[in-house]
Amino acid sequence: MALKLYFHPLASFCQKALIALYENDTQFEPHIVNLADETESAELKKIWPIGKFPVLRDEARDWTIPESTIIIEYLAQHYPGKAQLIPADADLARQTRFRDRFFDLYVHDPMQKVVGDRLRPPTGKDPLGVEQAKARIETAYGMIDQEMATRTWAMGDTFSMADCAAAPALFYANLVLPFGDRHTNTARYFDRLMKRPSFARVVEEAKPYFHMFPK
Ligand SMILES: N[C@@H](CCC(=O)N[C@@H](CS)C(=O)NCC(=O)O)C(=O)O
Repeated sequence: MALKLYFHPLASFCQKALIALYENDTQFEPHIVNLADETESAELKKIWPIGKFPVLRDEARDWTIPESTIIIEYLAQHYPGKAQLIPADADLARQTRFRDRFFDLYVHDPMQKVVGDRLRPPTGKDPLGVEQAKARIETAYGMIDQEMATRTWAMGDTFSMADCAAAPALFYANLVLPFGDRHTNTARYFDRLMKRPSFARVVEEAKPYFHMFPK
């Protein structure tokens, strides 16, 4: 098989890439990496020294593609399918990329900060950093709530790369900072994302690993 994805089903950025693959039924060889295992982590670092995943390997073109957004861009370019996750129109494509960046930088990354702090030893905690991360997520929720008052998906009527970014980011962010009843449009958007077959499958496949999520 030409495509091989290095990933873990519980890892949120990996889920973002999986949604894109599932949206288009793109065939790939799944390669689950346990980062806690030194050999597996070293194997990943051989192809991407940063050591983060997802990483896509395309044997047919001899390309190694790290970074969830770039993986989705690559799939859209070389393995297009029925779901056009990046619009052909240049202005719409730019707006899609902006929303993808928004979810990654202002929901996903701060969510990782909060979760990552739970894994730190008691002497290495960063309460101020966690507080700032939660404040950033709260601001982002408010902005998402305004936008989603009139939209089905992040870009409007069509599911896009921005929704691939939003789904896992909101899934885990809601666990560390629940939408509550302050952000009802965000909560309704999240319900739609949960029902989207590609993301429902991702969540189903992550369930066996949920016990590993730090409470
Ligand atoms: N910007 C990267 C972020 C990837 C990322 O943070 N992946 C996490 C899993 S969700 C990871 O590899 N964490 C392990 C580590 O930081 O060492 C992307 O979009 O793919």
